[in-house]
Amino acid sequence: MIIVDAMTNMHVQSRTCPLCEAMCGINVTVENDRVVNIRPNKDNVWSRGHICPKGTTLGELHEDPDRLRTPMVRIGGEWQSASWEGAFEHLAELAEGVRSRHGPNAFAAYGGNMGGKDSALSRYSGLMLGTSGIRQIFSSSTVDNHPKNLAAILMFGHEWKIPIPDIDNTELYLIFGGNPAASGGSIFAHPDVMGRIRDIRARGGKVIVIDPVRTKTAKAADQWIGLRPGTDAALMLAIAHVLFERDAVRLRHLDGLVNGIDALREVAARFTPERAAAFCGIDADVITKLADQWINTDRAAIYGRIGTCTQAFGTLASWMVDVLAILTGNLDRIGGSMWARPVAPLVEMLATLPKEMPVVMGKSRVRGVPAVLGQFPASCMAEEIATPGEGQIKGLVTFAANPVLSAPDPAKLSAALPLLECMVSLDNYLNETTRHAHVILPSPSLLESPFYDMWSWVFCLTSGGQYAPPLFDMGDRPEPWRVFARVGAIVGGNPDADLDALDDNYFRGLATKVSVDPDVAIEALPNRGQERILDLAIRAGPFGDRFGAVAGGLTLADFRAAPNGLIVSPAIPRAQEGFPTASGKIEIAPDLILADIPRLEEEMAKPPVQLVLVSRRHIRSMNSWMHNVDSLVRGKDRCTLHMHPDDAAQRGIEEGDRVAVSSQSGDIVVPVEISDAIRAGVVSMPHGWGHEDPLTRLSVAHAHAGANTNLLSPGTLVDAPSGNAVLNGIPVSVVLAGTQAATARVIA
Ligand SMILES: Nc1nc2c(c(=O)[nH]1)N[C@H]1C(S)=C(S)[C@@H](COP(=O)(O)OP(=O)(O)OC[C@H]3O[C@@H](n4cnc5c(=O)[nH]c(N)nc54)[C@H](O)[C@@H]3O)O[C@H]1N2
Ligand SMILES: Nc1nc2c(c(=O)[nH]1)N[C@H]1C(S)=C(S)[C@@H](COP(=O)(O)OP(=O)(O)OC[C@H]3O[C@@H](n4cnc5c(=O)[nH]c(N)nc54)[C@H](O)[C@@H]3O)O[C@H]1N2
Ligand code: SF4
Ligand SMILES: [Mo]
Repeated sequence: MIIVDAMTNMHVQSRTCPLCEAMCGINVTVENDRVVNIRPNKDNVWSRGHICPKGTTLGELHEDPDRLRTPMVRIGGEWQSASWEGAFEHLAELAEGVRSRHGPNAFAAYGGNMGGKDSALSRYSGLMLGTSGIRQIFSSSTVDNHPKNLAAILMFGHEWKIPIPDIDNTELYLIFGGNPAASGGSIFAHPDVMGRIRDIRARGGKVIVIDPVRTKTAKAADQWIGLRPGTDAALMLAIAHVLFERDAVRLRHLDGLVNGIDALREVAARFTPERAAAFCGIDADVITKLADQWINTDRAAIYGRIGTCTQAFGTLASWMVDVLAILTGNLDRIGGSMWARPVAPLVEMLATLPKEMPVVMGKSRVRGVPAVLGQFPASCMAEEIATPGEGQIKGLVTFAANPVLSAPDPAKLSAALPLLECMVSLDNYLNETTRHAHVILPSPSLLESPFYDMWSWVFCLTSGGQYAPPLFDMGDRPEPWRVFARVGAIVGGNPDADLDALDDNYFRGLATKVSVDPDVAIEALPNRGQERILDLAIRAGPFGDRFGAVAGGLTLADFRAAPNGLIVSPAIPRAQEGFPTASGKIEIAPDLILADIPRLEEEMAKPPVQLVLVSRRHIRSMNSWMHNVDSLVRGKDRCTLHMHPDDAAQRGIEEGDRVAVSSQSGDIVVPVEISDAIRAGVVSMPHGWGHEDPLTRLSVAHAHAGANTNLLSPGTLVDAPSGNAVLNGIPVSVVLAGTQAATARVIA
């Protein structure tokens, strides 16, 4: 922290914006305990002054009068502010009721996206889940990245061993289903993706975007391939087909390290460019040209993101992204895709799946679907709460999640949540989900927390880090890790557990996981809490001091002394380290994935659906939870349906008309924006809106409510192997609102 002026009590702190994976360095100026302004930090060694409009709103979030600062307890329909002790006691009473009436297995947990960014939640979810004994686990992973995790564990042996595109050194950047112009990049941390896209082109390289929508990213690229939603796997299999046919497969240094090439060749043989093209809604020629371009380019970086995950063939598409990197000799290679070497490898300590646990396990009680990587599909939760019988969910812990807006079938979930006998939410807002809780326990604001983005650096090919202590004092509230740990203990039936002992024990377990003697670790780091886990990760990581064993190795102290961050190393090839698969090699054709090919082929045989819905992001939104920031929601309504002019004309729809959009699961009414930057037959909606519920406390968001697009996402639509929600390619119909057809559908 730099003190600028002691007389006016003004100071500036350098931090990392925690809101997305771009990890922009910011300077926060505070005067008399209020944020005066937030500016990009040009001296931040990582982001060098890059920022977006959300980054400057952390002060507004901190000062938001709707942000919860004390625990809240709901008695009947009335919310009351409570003391921490009072809230814990109330929770313990309700939890004990559930345990005594329904047994210890009646509890479930749902973790959300900000759980990765909240310093305490991200590091202590293992402790909370362990002490609570919760087995039914749900999270935003199954409305996001589960297919990528499944492909990664089956191919490379670890669910987070996900290849990242090296766009700083590539000649050809292929983006399937990602729009970094809006999202900032995802499962791929880079400070300025759009700037780098310009650089690739400036040095003579090419950028190709494969997306049903001609997004801002596509507009900045050399080529846009506007395929039909849900067809990426077929397109990529056809590219593999061409590579095999041209005898152009080149494994380079991975030769001898890859199992299953023959099985893959057999599958790819069936996917001719002509056959795939008909399904993808593009010319066969586009596919062969793309394959040839890849063959003739030395270094190509392929990247697939949420458009390739939250679709009907998410696992197949995610798998093929990595398959093509391997077949073209671009995996584990500079300018291709590489594995990160995070300074503080959180995921190695917190791998969600214990080694001995099978990847696919058990069956959900109601729908009979397996837990994949320890998690049931998010869309199962409502039916598990609502359906009576042995094993019914009666108690729920949510943390940093808003599934009523973010998950499929929200009407079912909103109807089910009131049936719970004990629901506790760790969240900073009384929102569409937490309003159903009995107890809400707020986390500190993002500026009251210490921050080192352990999560995003995991997806970054530059090894580095930045640490900032809390900017504001948390007052006399309990340390956030104690709150989370105590929730776990209460749910686990041990409300008076010794939290210090729990933490020491947990910390010892983490040390063991990263091959550090727990006695050595605990002696060196006696101060409990989230910082010591960070310090352990840094010390045990690839650049760490290993508690004195590596001279000059890093510790947290090095980051405390470097407010502009530290860059330690670029990425290096890692295949020679081996793979934690059973064979020790890359499995390019896992049985579980190949078993899904017939489902794809069945779909290819069907006639295409007339109109399908996809999702889109906007730079000024963050999923569902930043619409309470006035400066971000002011201006033009963003919760609109985008539609191609031909589709609009066919339906007599004009710019600005209100339309009724219907799917198998529900209906919404929204204004339309007509644009040719979308494929005909495809419409798009943003998610995270629908803030009309009067029982929330989100005054700004409420005034800009919009509609919840996930009412249109049927919970039964999942990517079969992973259980991930299908949020793109949903069959819909669109008619002018208020017409007879619309009224009939909305009433039905
Ligand atoms: N401003 C902002 N930034 C965010 C977020 C946010 O809400 N707002 N959310 C954060 C989170 S949680 C995530 S996971 C990331 C996501 O980051 P991205 O993956 O970049 O997300 P989107 O911008 O939604 O881009 C997805 C693209 O996939 C396309 N698409 C849809 N269906 C298909 C398909 O079948 N095939 C192909 N090839 N493309 C398809 C869509 O048209 C869209 O352009 O963003 C993060 N960053
Ligand atoms: N149709 C459609 N639906 C989608 C998507 C899509 O593209 N299309 N994208 C999906 C994706 S990728 C994701 S990741 C999910 C996100 O799904 P969720 O994680 O369920 O939703 P968020 O809106 O990110 O909710 C974050 C919650 O965390 C709270 N919060 C914010 N900061 C903190 C903090 O520091 N501590 C605590 N304890 N709480 C905090 C907020 O108040 C909010 O309740 O949405 C998914 N839903
Ligand atoms: S791009 Fe992401 S990290 Fe950077 S300021 Fe915006 S939200 Fe924050
Ligand atoms: Mo996400």
